[in-house]
Amino acid sequence: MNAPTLQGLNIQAPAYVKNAKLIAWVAEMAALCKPAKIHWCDGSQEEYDQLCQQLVDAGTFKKLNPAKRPGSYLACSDPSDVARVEDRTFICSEKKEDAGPTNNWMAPNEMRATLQPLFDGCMAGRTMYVVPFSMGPLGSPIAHVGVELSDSAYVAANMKIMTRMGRAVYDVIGTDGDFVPCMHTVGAPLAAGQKDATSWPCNAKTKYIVHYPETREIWSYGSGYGGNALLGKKCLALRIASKMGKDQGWLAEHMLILGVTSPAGKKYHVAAAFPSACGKTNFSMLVPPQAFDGWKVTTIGDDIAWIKPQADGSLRAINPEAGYFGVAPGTNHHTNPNCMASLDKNVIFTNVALTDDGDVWWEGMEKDTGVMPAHLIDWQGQDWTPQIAKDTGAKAAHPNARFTVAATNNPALDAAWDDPAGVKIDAFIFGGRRSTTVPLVTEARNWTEGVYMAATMGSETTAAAFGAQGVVRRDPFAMLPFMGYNMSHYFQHWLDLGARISAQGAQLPRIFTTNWFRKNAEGKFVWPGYGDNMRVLKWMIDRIEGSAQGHETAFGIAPQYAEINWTGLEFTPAQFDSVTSIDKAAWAEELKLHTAHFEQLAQGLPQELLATKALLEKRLAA
Ligand code: SAT
Ligand code: MN
Repeated sequence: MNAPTLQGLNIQAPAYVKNAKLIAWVAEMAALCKPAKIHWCDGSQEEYDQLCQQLVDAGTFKKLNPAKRPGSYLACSDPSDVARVEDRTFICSEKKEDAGPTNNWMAPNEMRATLQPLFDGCMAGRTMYVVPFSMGPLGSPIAHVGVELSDSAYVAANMKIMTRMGRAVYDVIGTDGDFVPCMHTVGAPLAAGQKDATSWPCNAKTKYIVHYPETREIWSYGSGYGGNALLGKKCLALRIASKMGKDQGWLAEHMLILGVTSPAGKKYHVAAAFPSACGKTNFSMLVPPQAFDGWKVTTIGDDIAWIKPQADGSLRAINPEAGYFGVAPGTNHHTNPNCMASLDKNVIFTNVALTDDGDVWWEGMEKDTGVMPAHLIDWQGQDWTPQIAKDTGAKAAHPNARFTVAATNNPALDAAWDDPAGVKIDAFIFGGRRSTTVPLVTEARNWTEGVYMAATMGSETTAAAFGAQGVVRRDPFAMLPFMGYNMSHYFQHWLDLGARISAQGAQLPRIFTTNWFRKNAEGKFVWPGYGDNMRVLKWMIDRIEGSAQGHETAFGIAPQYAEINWTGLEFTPAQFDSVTSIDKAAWAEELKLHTAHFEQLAQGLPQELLATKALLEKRLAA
């Protein structure tokens, strides 16, 4: 029998691919994108090794010195393609109001008409990789399957680490199982005989990251980087999944999940939302200070949580991912020793610097060694020396440089990280990056106040976000760039879920806010952060256990100085006051910003949040 072909292209699926919709979709997309070849990924180690070798041959990967960093590679991207592109990200619901005022919107028909000519022939001269992946443990009732078609071998290799990718996924979807179709192209077709002029093909002019939440489809054009291209992560596991959760009664959240076990062996699970590049990976791998001998923190996830209410009213969470795509700069043995250990081998680094002995380096590593390296090749391939850095301000690594590494590399990995049933959540934390105003930690008096705190969260922007650095932007639930529908409807979804669980008579998880980032008059961080965040985490557990009383503030219940274990840390009551005090003048300004924020979100905004704001205003005025 002859294999089915399409203008000379072999579109025959392997025998183990039996899903009719998948086979038809791949044929249809091949006809549109016109790749030179189709590769059906099986997720094997041999396949991964071949992809990496191919990327080395193309100059995209540099193989690192195996004596220093076995099984590891460095990729350096095009300077125009270094982060998510929020201004090019679209939520294309039928109605504009369903995307809401925080999302870019275009009508689906109009967007389809825009993308059609761009995708027509977009993979010419390239291989189309068929990348089947499961977000969440294979076959878990909380998991969902996606299939990404991409013309980037870098994407296929990264997806192998970041997701459960490969042949077993074809078995999960069987002959007629469902999957989220994810189209991706770097948007750089090659004419006959043309070779890539760069080692990071992308489209410097045109980028689209498009979601159709109602039909559950993703179309990404022009970028090869991170969340723009690894479509299981922000696109599927947050934007599309948030809409699935709204429709089906569960939550897809931008949250790490950690386990914390007491010396007596009692275990709690905490899910925490922080904006991109605010230390989620660090917090999820926290090493408690010596004073907490016998306490253990273990990682379930570092970026995304899928949380489903159970029949008994508990909330159980899984990490849909299988790896970490974390920020390298700032990571060292002080800020995150478990992460540094995770990066010993089998890592893909993107946009860090190369050392003269074939290893990697990024800003922050000098804290471990005590010295700056004498010479490096920076992420743009230029010579770098401490003198050049001093003269020009050139960074060796891009501030949004990343590592891609399997969760199984993490020495603090939780034993239940891959459990299809997930873990039961005891508390939520919402944390922003604020140099003023927001206190170190408070607990919401009730679910609605917690939703208010999350809905009004703000953060000073970082390199992962588009736009200027250091500007406060409201980032509700740390979901601003990742919401697949109307933000106010999402607030309502959280309130409804809480009301439903309460009506069942079940206990809701506690809700806390944190801010590790308050600065003093000299502009220096006051709170030491990192491992010392355990002191705050322990106070939260004491609140859950009923052993810490705290005290009422305008903005929730705060710890008393004496309720925090200070052993091994010099931290005076005055310092404590400077990170926990509620400055009424600053809060008056803050509330004006909440007003403006709520005005922007007025359409569909739950009345309870306005009522909660009125209570806060009253307490501040008292
Ligand atoms: O590039 S990603 O979107 O995966 C990471 C981030 O910006 O949070
Ligand atoms: Mn993130």
